[in-house]
Amino acid sequence: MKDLNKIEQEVIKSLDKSLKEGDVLEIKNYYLGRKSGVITYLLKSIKDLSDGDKKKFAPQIQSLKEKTEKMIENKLKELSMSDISFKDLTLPNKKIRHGSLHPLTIVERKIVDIFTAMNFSVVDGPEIESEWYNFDALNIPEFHPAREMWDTFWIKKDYKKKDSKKRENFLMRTHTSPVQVRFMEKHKPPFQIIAPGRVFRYEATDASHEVNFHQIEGLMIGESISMANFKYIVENFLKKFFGDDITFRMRPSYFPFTEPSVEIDIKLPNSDKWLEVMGAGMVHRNVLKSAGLNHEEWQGFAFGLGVERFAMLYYGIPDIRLFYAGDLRFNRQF
Ligand code: YSA
Repeated sequence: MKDLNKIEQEVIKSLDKSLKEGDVLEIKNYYLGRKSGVITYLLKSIKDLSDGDKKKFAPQIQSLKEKTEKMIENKLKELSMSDISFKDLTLPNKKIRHGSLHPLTIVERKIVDIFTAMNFSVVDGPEIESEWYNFDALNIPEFHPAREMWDTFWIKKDYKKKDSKKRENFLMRTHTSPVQVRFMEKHKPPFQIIAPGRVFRYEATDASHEVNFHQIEGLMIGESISMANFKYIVENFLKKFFGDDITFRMRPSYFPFTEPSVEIDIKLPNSDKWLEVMGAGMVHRNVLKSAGLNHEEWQGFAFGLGVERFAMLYYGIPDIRLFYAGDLRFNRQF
């Protein structure tokens, strides 16, 4: 009986050490080989035992044989399923694919890097925003027709946010502009910031519109910051991003939170088409007031751009929906 246990331990040990199918087959032959296998020999000797020993040992030898067969079968299965390099250590390993950054991350980082090099700080704001910060504080009062410019996902009325001092209606922010107000409330000018982030709009999707996209807000406030400063900053930014050969123009526009307001169009080399890339203007005195700043002391500009639109122009991507399709054939190209 002691020997039977010893044999079983030996089988386990040698199978553990086996790295190749050939090793296992050798073990099989050594213990279960038809002519001279160790266990086969024991089985053959049963007939020579006394009746008493037969009764005692035959079932144990039979069980050792079955256990050994099972262990060998399992080991062979394990080796056939494991990496091929276990069978032959000289074979090359499986190719491991490296992940890559999403094009929107690449473009957002590129934009952020350009602004931080011009001494802008990066700040953040909440995606669930109060009606006050998203609209009222930005000079867009209730029932003002300008609210229609931002189709809104409203949050159920019973949603409560503890730290809010102002009105208690909440929504998914429709732009990054509320971050301007939040920052101005807490900081004394002069300052220059950018605020990248996700925004949401309740609108139909098409090749250039998503319900969920990214913007980067910019804000620069000081004693005498003017549109001339804006023009310098935006020109520098666009040329660093798209290259020196682009042309751009500032076109009069309307936003409730800036006066005057402009939109920026660019023309890429080899194209005669103007493309709108961002909105901007001098921060409206009502916005400065909402944030608690004295509009006679401080002034400055703000702007907002859509990251997806920049990425589409940069890489020549024809449809905004590709960014969110999760198709690896697309994502792996960047
Ligand atoms: C304007 C003046 C400021 O002083 C500061 C900010 C702004 C921008 C303003 N808050 C705003 O949201 N304007 S916008 O509605 O025209 O959107 C800005 C940019 O977001 C657009 O130029 C476009 O690039 C992008 N955008 C708008 N709707 C989109 C979209 N991108 C993808 N899908 C949509 N549905």
